[in-house]
Amino acid sequence: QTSLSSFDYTKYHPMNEIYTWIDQIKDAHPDLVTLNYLGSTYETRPIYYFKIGFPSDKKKKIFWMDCGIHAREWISVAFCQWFIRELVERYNSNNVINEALENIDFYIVPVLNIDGYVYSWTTDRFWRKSRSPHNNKTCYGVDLNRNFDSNWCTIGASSDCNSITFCGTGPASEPEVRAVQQLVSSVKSDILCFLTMHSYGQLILLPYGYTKDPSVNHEEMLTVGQKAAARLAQISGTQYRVGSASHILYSNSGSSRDWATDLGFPFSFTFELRDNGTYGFALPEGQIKPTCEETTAAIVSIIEYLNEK
Ligand code: ING
Ligand code: ZN
Repeated sequence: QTSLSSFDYTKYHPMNEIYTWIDQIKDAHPDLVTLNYLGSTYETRPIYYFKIGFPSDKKKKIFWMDCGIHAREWISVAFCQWFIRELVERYNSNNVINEALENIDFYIVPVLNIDGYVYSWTTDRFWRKSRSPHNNKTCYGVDLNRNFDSNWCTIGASSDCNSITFCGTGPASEPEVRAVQQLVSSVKSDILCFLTMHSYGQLILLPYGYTKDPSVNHEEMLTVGQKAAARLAQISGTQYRVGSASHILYSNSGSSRDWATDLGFPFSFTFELRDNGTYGFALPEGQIKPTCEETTAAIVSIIEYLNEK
């Protein structure tokens, strides 16, 4: 693409275009944005994250968001791009965002599972996992959301590489997961909220997945999540369900949300964006804009709550 102003946020983009877009965002907003290296994928592609916020002398809190941990969930990646634009271009017209940028640094990973994302464009649209080889290259890919060091591979995950929920060869065996664990652990005392974006199902999931026991501030998270879902529904009527992952769906171990919770984060949510199964992972491009608008409203309500706390 020639310039950032012509970038089309209502389309899905292959990884080479996203890399160009990442550079363009960094160049266009040096006052607000820094581009940082998170780590390398298995196939040695660089993973980046943005830090977004007004420079400040006081210590800032961190709001984490990652997208594209699962390759085929393209709407998640499109959402991160949309949300980053909201932060860098629309803050003047949104008081909540404007205020948040004073107190909070947003750490945003636009695409975490880059190898898988590339593969979902070139070879298999419905690929979910990463692309590391196993068993003498007879099977490929780890489910990165089963590979975190959180009750690793005890429930709702498979030790068989042919499975779509393959947990890997050990806790954080995958470079993409190690990169997140390393950065997030190094700043953990400053983190307010951890969000990880998936599709599909229209859900806001709270910890835990690995147990049916409630987390320490389950009630408060439920209230915040329900308010976010209510705000979301106001935009175009999309209905979300809110609750702990193990109660709403099924139990699973090794997720980033549970790992972040046990590291001590006060708030940790998984978003499952549109739709409810009509198109599933192949959400039509015509739904990118309404999905991103309603999801932005939900997340702004979470930010508003945290910033007033
Ligand atoms: N769902 C997530 C997954 O990793 C999840 C989150 C976990 C939902 C457990 C329900 C139960 O499977 C998707 N869509 O990836
Ligand atoms: Zn997912």
